[in-house]
Amino acid sequence: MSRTVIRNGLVVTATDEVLADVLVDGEQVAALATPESGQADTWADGAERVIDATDRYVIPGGVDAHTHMELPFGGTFASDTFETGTRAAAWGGTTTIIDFAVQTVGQSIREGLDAWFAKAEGNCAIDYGFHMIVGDVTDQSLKEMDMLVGEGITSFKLFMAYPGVFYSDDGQILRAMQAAAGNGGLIMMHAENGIAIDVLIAQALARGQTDPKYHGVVRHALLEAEATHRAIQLARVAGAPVYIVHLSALEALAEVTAARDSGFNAFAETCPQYLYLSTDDLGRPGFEGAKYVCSTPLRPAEHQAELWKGLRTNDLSVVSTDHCPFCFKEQKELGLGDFSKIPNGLPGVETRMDLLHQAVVDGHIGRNRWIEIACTTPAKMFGLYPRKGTITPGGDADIVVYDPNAGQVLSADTHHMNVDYSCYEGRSITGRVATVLSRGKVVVDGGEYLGRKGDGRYLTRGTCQYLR
Ligand code: DUC
Ligand code: ZN
Ligand code: ZN
Repeated sequence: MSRTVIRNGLVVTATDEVLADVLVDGEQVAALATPESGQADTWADGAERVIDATDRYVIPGGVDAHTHMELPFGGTFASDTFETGTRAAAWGGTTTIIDFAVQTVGQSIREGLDAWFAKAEGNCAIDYGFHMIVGDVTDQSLKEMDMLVGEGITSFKLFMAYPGVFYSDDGQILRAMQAAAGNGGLIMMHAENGIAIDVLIAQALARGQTDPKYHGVVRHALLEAEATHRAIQLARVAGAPVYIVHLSALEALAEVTAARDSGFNAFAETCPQYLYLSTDDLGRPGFEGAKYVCSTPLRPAEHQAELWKGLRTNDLSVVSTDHCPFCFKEQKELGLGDFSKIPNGLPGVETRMDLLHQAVVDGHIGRNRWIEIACTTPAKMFGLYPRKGTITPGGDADIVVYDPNAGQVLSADTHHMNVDYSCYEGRSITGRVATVLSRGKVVVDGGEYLGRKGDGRYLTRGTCQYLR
């Protein structure tokens, strides 16, 4: 098996920062040693590759626990395939994604899951796992959930939004949570009151309010908070933990914080778009705001300080992307003249690690916390640790050599996601990926992509490691 030595970097994990050399043997990390020990000279003998990481960070590959490659939505499909989206992830220093397989109404969970396996198999640049969207909670799907946990698909997304599509009512949610309480699965909740939102959508359109900015108005922060509260109470009744996805409103965060303060296992993630973008972007002139339509929606900029605080206090414990890109031309344009027809979702899988490093530069979080929220906690939350999410002997050699001083300007001209715009067009940030190893193989180096589709393997996951 080939050996790689990474020398003289600052190895940053969720807990430590240490100048160290790293030995990669085959697909795993074999050892770490201090530079003074001289170990690396021995390792370098006969190694296939020696990477000089002087003045660079050596960090675990990112774990993005929330992506939607090729998701069917609003009459179209998310524009990144598993091939293009996972390659873009690798460019941005993410080496694991957990995507959402979809069960639609009338379909079995198995049929939905098989379709996602078929989309991903042989196409991914990095390792991937699946959560299961349960779009039809029935006696049969509850039994299938038990089986899936046994097979390594240990988390299930339910929607309180999108009536008639993905929506589950409170009875269905309670039953799924009861099933999770029994089988060890983790329920992930899209917490927005979709029934009330649909009323507000119809009223807004009847008033002629058709611009993208009304997407943010009708998806009211209090309807996110209400659904978050309800999800938590239903989980309490069921005796199951709950994980709130893509939390954007400070009022929803307050619900999570209150539940956690009372000792309940409520977890929540937010996404870079809620930390860096706002309703000002949704309100951009003309149809430009459509580029920023996602659900939960962007909020007024005042919410951002609360989200950063939540990340520091661990009331928000993960930052994932909800990567779900739609091109501006022809896809977002489906909603010209009717904001409710704009496909919901933003690109982000490539920029998450950099934007969170920028948060370190800006003083919102420290370096260890950067790694914790972007790599380690998502790996532990979804049963992949310590194989993923850290740098430790025996763990997979998913490693990023990161240059904290390099500047870059984010742009659709230079990104690798298959989408014709960037939410951060022209934004200057500090820090960029230099080299990426995925299970020991160098897949990105010196501005070149060296991997190939099919490098990525499917990951069987354990249950949530905060509950064992
Ligand atoms: N939210 C989005 O923005 N896109 C896809 C699904 C979702 O819940
Ligand atoms: Zn969602
Ligand atoms: Zn999502």
